[in-house]
Amino acid sequence: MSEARLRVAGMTCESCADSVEGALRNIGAEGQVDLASQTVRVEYDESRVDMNSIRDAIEGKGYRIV
Ligand code: 9UX
Repeated sequence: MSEARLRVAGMTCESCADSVEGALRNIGAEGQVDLASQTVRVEYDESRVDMNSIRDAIEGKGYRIV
């Protein structure tokens, strides 16, 4: 498993966090949002999920990776 921490702008409430975590789950990655630091810790199998799809999943929910 690989692990990445991304800074994501615009997540302000628990529903935002659930939305991002759900989008990551949908592509087979596991995300843990930390609202205080505006970051997402992502664990994923790099043979199945690539960083572009992780970015697309988060941005597809309307948040911006900074
Ligand atoms: Mo509630 Mo989070 O509208 O954007 S889901 S602040």
